[in-house]
Amino acid sequence: MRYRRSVMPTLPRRIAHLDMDAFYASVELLRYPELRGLPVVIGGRGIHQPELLTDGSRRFARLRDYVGRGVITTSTYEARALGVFSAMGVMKAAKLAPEAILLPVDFDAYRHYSRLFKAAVRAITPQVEDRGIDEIYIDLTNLPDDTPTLARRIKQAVKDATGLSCSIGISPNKLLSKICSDLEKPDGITLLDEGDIARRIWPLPVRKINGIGPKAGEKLAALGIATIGQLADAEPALLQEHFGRSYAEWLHQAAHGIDERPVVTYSEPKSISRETTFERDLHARRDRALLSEIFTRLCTGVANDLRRKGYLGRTIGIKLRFEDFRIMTRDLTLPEPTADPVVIRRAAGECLRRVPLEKKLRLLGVRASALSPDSASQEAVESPQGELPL
Ligand code: DCP
Ligand code: MG
Repeated sequence: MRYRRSVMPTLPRRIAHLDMDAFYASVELLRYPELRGLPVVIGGRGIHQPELLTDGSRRFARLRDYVGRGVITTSTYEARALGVFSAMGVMKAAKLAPEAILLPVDFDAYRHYSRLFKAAVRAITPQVEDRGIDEIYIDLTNLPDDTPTLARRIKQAVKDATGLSCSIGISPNKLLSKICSDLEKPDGITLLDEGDIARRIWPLPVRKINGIGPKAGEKLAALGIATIGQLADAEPALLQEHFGRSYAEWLHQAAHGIDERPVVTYSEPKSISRETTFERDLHARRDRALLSEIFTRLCTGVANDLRRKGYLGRTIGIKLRFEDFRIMTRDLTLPEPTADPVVIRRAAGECLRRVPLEKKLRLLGVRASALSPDSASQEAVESPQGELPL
């Protein structure tokens, strides 16, 4: 690496972060264009499916109709103006915006559009790092065109492929670009270089840095550090005392806009999991039959996901959230990796037996980790006769 750098003149890096605007909600607006301009919230269930009336129009559920404990996945900018955001309870949101439209979540549709927009960008350059359903990093360093031209071309390609808008931040590194893509949302292009850090980045709250979570944010606030600029000015010794050496060093570098991480175009999943929040809290004994059925369904889901993606898992774990919101996890490592639903169910059941179950449960999850590629499943994909009868 060092050798190559010394002989090849390195161009300054140009890293883009692209994030889709109000992603789930924008996908829904493609099929219900009559909702454009209205406050719309995504977080309903099947019963909130729009109803087609005899005159061809649709009747939509409203937030005020909602009863249950679901949370909002996202909302349109019109709903955000009313104070309704991701991760808020739907019933709480209903108090703020009772008239807002409520739509059920349709992950298959969002995954479909996710694949479409990523393919459109990959047709421009393969230097794309997948960061989740609605965001990617793109390394533009070696492309011939100037940065604004590339930004516009990428946005247009995404629009042509999906009908959706996105926001792009471009800077010398991932950390700054991730902050930038959010600065001029929706439909934004934000270009930033090192000289702009003091003016554009330092006034922002520390939580805008990806990697400073709620806990670190609170600790920093307690030290009187609210903005990224204040973090950049903080005494390294003070940070070390409160955060330990390595996180303190990272905080200092992040605040100065330093980040050398490369754009990684391929990565293996670390784990595959499924979880569900119950409609009402369930009791281990009184609701045993129902719990057992849900548990089996989660295990089968994880097994199917493993097979579909061509992995085996060696560590099987469970996650429980109790009525008091406390989370407990247990896992165990099998002698052999597996994608067999029966083996996963048995291992997960073993984990469950190691948990005291006096309190009622709110959520149950099953996870397979320590993944390895399943060579047998690769063969199955290549020869259709060998496919598993799922
Ligand atoms: N999402 C979710 N639960 C959350 C946050 C997000 O299910 N707590 C889902 C719904 C979002 C998608 O992930 O549409 C992308 O998340 P973003 O944070 O990028 O939010 P949006 O794309 O909805 O809005 P923005 O325009 O601010 O990016
Ligand atoms: Mg987004």
